[in-house]
Amino acid sequence: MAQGYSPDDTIVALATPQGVSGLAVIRLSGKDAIHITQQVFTGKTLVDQPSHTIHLGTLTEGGKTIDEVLVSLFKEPNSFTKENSIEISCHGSPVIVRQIIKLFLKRGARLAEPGEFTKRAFMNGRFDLAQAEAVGDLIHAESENARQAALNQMRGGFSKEIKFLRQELIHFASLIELELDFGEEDVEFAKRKDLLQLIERIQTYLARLIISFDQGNVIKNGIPTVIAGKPNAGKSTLLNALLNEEKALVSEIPGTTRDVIEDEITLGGTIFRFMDTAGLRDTNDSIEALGISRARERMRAASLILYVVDLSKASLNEIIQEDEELKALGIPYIKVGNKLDKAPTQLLKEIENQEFILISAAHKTNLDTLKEVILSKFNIREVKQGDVLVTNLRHYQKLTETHEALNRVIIGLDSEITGDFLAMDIRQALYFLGEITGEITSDDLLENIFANFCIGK
Ligand SMILES: Nc1nc2c(ncn2[C@@H]2O[C@H](COP(=O)(O)OP(=O)(O)O)[C@@H](O)[C@H]2O)c(=O)[nH]1
Ligand SMILES: [Mg+2]
Repeated sequence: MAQGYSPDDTIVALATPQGVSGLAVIRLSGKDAIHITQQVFTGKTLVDQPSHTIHLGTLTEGGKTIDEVLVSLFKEPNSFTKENSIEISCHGSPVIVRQIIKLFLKRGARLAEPGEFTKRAFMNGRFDLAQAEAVGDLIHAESENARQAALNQMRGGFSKEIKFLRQELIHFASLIELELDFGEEDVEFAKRKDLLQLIERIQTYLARLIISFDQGNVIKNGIPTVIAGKPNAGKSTLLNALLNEEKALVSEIPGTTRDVIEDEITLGGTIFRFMDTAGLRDTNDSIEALGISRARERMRAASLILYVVDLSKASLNEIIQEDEELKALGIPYIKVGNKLDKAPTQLLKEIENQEFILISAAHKTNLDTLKEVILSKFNIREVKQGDVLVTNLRHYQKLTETHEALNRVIIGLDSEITGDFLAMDIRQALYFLGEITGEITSDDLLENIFANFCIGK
């Protein structure tokens, strides 16, 4: 059993955000959740009530009423954690919340750790580890696609299939190990042909999942998009126009933006993380130079660069030279011709074949076209109910490790290595697979995963 989990503890936490709100929900889970609540609840006798019922009453301490509340009752094992659970809807005042939580602490509950409710649900077999992680992803989903992908995973995703394939593989591993027990005798319980077939089936499935991470990662973390260009090109103005707020300082003084300013917008269900950077030029100002080196760093790490050119000032030569430099980076880029309102007709003619998206950031001209072009650079499908997609870096890593281990098994089978070596590689693959769904866990792993959850989840 993992550290920090004592099933006899009853835990309590505020499940809604801190601060003033219409209502707040306080959550208790554990053996004594109902009993502890009853001690301060004047209303019905909760243990006598059926699970999944709601009861109006007051919470009192020494004859003093703290609040009028609704108590939702969940009896084990029919709750999120599979333990006795109570959810209290009270008025959303921090004072009330604090007093109520104190009441419970006094009567033997303890404060929940981050993610502890979900951790308990996992420990009690409510779902596997990959699904538990999806609960966290669901809460933090910032776009429609991210929400759907997390929900799909929470409802099973690849968990069932992985468990099933793992069982089949375990079967072969034990057959091979049985052969080893027979030592010198030349027995073959595990038909090599059948084993190869199974592994090839698993590899096909894993490969599909591994590839899906390209899209899954984008869905979860967004597409890092850097706005770059010379000082005064209108980069900050463009960021503000895209965000529809005055996030970055705009000024006619070149070199104003020094640090990287970042914010997200959702285009077509996908998050784009736009980064406004310092204008690229030679400078003697050390702080500006630092900003420029950061800008270059971000450009190299970006998935897309919006290169902004000031059409009121630029020359064809300059533009051609900058295009060469951009090409050399090897990152998808869009050339944005800004200040269209002040662009000389001559230049506009000259750059006709240069694939510019012509805009005016200040006047918000043609921004919709720009957004469409940005989206068209990525082939992002809408995530549908039931789509299986790897969005979690940990899962991606474990899937890749499994795939590699199974490749070694295939090579081993091909070169007819002995059963003991074969068994070793299979066991390794089983280990990695088990780590995905949590059949194999360690305290460190669990702590790492659940520490990123909110308290109260
Ligand atoms: N005429 C015109 N001026 C613009 C446009 N976009 C930005 N500017 C001006 O150009 C100057 C520099 O803009 P800024 O966004 O700070 O440029 P940055 O250095 O690239 O971030 C400011 O005075 C802006 O008002 C535009 O579309 N048309
Ligand atoms: Mg700027």
